[in-house]
Amino acid sequence: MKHENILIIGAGGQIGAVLTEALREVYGPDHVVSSDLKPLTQQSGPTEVLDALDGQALEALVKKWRITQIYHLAAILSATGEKDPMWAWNINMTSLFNVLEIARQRSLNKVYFPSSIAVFGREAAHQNTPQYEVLIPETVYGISKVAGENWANYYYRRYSVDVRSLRYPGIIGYQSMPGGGTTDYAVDIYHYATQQKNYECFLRANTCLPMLYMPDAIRGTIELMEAPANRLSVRTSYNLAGMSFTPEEIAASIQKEAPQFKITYKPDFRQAIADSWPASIDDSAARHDWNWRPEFDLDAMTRDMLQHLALQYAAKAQAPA
Ligand code: NAD
Ligand code: AKB
Repeated sequence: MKHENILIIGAGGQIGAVLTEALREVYGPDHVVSSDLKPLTQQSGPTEVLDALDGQALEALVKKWRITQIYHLAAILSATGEKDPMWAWNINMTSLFNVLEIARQRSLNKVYFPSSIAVFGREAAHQNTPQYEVLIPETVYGISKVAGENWANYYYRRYSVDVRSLRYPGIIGYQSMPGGGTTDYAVDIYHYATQQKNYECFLRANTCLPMLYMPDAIRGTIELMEAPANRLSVRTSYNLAGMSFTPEEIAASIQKEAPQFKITYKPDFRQAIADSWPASIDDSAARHDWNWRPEFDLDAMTRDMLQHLALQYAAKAQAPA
């Protein structure tokens, strides 16, 4: 067992819920402290309530648990952020500064801060978007991620804080629900299909976006964090790719397993956000530096999602009211 004490901020979210359990497998349940704005139930290890905007509360937790690494997952995502841009900017940036500062002051071993494909805008190459590309995002979320990546790089170069980051595409998993992004449709659709309901998609049929299945995202995150520091050439954030598909392609993949499933389309404000993002991502830097390889393609993900969700909904149906 490795000797690190890890604090996860935003552990109740879509990725945090799954990453917490994965890190507890690696580091031991008592060495991974989950935290979020509200108490987290059904935890397999220590858990705390933490508002990441409160720097003093963060410092107290770091001291209390002798924290050596922070995974900072708390953020307001693309679609929710557009409803109140200043509020989203404040949460995304103030929480990151609090984390970077405590890491600098207390010489923490490592910090993880996820970025997103939302850093790209319409001026970037739409297909196979390179690692080093013009970054003119059109959402406050994307702007906060570009700024965050640059601050991560600054803290690494100026203060030797070992901050590591991935530009996640849309993450899809059965364990947890997404929290207000533009790629959320690709999780929702599987829940509708499992419940034998038709799905009305908020993006157009032919909107192609980069996506990644949760097991690949979690494995990639831990692989990046465990890679030797001298192998990492990117200290802003690594492009990370898994697959790319459109709503009509994911529907066709579901129909191979559930032929009765139907999708209709009613694009809303999230269409403009999706249109500003890449269709596919070049992740050759991650492949080269720390040997990143995704395992799931669309059909393999569909089979796995539908199998797990069928079990979950069957268990719910049998649970006492
Ligand atoms: P989420 O919205 O599901 O979860 C975020 C969590 O942060 C929530 O549980 C929320 O309660 C918590 N939070 C919000 N404000 C907080 C605060 N002030 N203090 C403490 N906790 C707070 O998000 P997610 O999908 O799990 O994403 C995690 C990270 O990964 C984010 O930084 C996000 O930008 C990034 N990311 C996610 C995706 C994706 O598809 N899920 C893609 C790209 C990047
Ligand atoms: C969102 O849609 O906002 C997120 C992301 C790709 O960053 N899923």
